[in-house]
Amino acid sequence: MTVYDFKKIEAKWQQQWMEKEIFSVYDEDKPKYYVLEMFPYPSGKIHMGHVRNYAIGDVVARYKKMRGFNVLHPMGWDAFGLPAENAAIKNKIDPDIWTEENIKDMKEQLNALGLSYDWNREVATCNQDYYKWTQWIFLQLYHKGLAYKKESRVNWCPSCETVLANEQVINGKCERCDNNVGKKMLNQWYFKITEYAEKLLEDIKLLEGWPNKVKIMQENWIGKSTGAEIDFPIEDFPHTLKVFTTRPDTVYGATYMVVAPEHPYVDELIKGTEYQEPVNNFVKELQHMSDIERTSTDAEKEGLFIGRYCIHPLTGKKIPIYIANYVLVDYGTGAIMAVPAHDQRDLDFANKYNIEVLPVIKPENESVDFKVRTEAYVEDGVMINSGDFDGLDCHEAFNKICDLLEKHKSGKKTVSYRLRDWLLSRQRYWGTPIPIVYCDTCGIVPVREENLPVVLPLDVEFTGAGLSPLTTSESFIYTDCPTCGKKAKRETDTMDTFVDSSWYFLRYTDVNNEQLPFGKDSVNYWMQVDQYIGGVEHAILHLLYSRFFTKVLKDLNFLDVDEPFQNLLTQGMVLKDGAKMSKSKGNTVSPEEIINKYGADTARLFVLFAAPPERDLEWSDQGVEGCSRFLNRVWRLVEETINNDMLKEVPKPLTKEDKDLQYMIHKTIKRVTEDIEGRFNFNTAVSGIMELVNDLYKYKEIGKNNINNALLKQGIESTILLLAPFAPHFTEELWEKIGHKDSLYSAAWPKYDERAIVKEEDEIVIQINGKVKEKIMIPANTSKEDMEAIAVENDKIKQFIEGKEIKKVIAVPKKLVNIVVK
Ligand code: ANZ
Ligand code: ZN
Repeated sequence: MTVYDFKKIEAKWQQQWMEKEIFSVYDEDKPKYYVLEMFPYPSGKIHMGHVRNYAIGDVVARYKKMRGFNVLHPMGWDAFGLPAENAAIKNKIDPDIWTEENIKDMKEQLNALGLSYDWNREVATCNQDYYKWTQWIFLQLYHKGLAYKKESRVNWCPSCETVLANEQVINGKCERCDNNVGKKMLNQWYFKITEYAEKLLEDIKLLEGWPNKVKIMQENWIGKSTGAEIDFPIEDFPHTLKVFTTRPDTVYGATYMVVAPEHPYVDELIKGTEYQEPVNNFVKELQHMSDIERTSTDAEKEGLFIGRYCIHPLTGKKIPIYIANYVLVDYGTGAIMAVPAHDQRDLDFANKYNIEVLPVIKPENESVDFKVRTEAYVEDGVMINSGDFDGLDCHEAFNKICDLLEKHKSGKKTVSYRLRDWLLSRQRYWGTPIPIVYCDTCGIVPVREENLPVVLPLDVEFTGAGLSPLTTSESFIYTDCPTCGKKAKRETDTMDTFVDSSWYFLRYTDVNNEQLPFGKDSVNYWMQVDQYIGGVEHAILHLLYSRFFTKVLKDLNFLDVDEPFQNLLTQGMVLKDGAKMSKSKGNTVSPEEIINKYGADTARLFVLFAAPPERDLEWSDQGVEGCSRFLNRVWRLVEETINNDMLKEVPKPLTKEDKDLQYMIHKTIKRVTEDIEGRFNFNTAVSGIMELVNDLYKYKEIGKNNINNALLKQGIESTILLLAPFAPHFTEELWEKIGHKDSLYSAAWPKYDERAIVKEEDEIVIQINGKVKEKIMIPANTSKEDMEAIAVENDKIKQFIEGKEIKKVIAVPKKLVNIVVK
């Protein structure tokens, strides 16, 4: 008897898989299956969250391979980003060297887990042969008018000294460093994702294989609202004030107007008045507030009257104009009609500044004197105080008021989205350079495709000042204008790393292509990703941006799919003592330690067995011990059982005990197969295998002197095959032990026989007047009465006895039913 020496076994099989490139096989005759886990940032160390994510993906990949699919299962590195740059500032290491070393270390750690990646398709977004194509894609968007530059108020993190996308500001703080985020005017690059807002929203319905919660988050992020734009003339002013409202039905209740303090009219409206100074001071104070703080319903409402008035387009009444913190310049039109009776923020503001509150919608059962005091009435209802519209249902009024406004040319129905354009420029070094040149004569000029990549220079200084380190590289900055040839300067901002990760899944399909980011045949063969697996923290940004890129590239005719990811699984967190495992909480368990102590197969089995993939998983040392004991138990079972006799034995008739075991084998195959397919219930799949192992032990115990070796062998082989996706090294070793020469992964997934699963059935014959007419299966132990009834009701028998008189029915349990007719 040998012991289960996981160290030796895992090293042995990792070596063999690598040498035989077993995970790079490509067989176009088989149906394709593309399984992908979100690629990691190469921090240098994998954590338990990675182990879980990749173990889940690996089960799917190995299972599909055994099911006869041509599987693509690649891995790579989201390798640009701030940590490398911070390491450069702190430790004086070049970001590229730091990153390369981390990739090397992490790759070793991934390989130690026995993951079935095709490393021939590895990508790292910081490599020139990758970012060349990121730049190329940028140029395609630029030529389509989908990449543009504009001066705007952007989120600025003073500690990271870079701009942040709205998505990267969490509760007013920087996603990366947790410092307060401010605002700054800067000239920045954007992708026009808003042009795809409707399509991105519309196509959510195609995402049947996505979790609902993720779809809802995307829907809310896009945030479509239908409403109206209404023009309010401004007294003694050449322009009208355009507002966006989702509630045109409340227009008669507008008792004041608010323009965002940064609105372009403000300066002109207050020029030379006593309001100028207080307004300027107010704007300054606001700079430190994030948009989210400003618009939150809890935030204290602050504002100022600016001494000017609008004229209500339907009533002709004068309404005062205010500026206020809660109205944002870059949403809607940057101005609102305030309806305090029906909007809580407006009501809080109106109460604070003593402005009239005029209800224009009342609940069904209230009188027309309905009043609103501290709580806005936001429900539907019946129109009041609204001229000719009084008495109408507010939905009907919505449309009629829009029609009237349109007739007066003072408004129209519109749609508005919360989604903003994607701010992609970053004042950082370690990112993809934006392939743009500024020429005094020609203006903004894109770099020519044949001159890509624009390579990151090495002669930079990491000063930590507010400008991109690229501004310190003379060799980088100065170049010739691609159009006129005169001296010109390069763009020194780099791209948001989300740009890199918005198309990496396409590069995997054709990783060595030197002419294009990917060839059409390859991309169309492999796409969509059949199964994407990753953290729910990417439910909005990464997934939305990837969907956007896919749609743009489709419209540019580079690929044929509308959506990149057919099925999405968002795995739960790994917890310890009830809290998320994280460095900052100091409650981490290092994967390396666990692999050293128990082996990768045990580590994998534990994270797969301890919880369903989508749920959070609580770390448990006993749980790991338990998985280790289980593998040892399987090991002993195989070791104790296999001998030459067993391998030679031919099938023979089954006893009652044999039949029970056969039933368990087939039932387990069915159960594990169904658990893996569809809902990925890996935990119950593993417990099914554990039960089968128990039954195999029991069978050996009971059957001692009369073991059916062929059946036992079938049981053991099935166990090994079923366990293969979960504990790959372990099962390869056992597979070899029981006499197989080829890798387990060229073996087929075991099949079950439906008939073997119908437990305890008897085959009986049905006779008519002593002649056999039919053979059927019935549950064992069926009573005589039931047997008789089954026989008489049988469709075939019915035909024979139709119109005849049944004289007598005789049942012999487990054998036959004879029907005597005349
Ligand atoms: C009048 C009104 C009456 C409104 C009412 C709401 C309720 P969503 O659904 O998020 O699109 N709004 C418009 N532009 C704004 C801006 N730049 N900053 C802050 N608030 C703004 O919200 C649209 C509503 O938010 C608009 O409809 C407007 O207030 C406000 F009973 O207009 B409403
Ligand atoms: Zn030029």
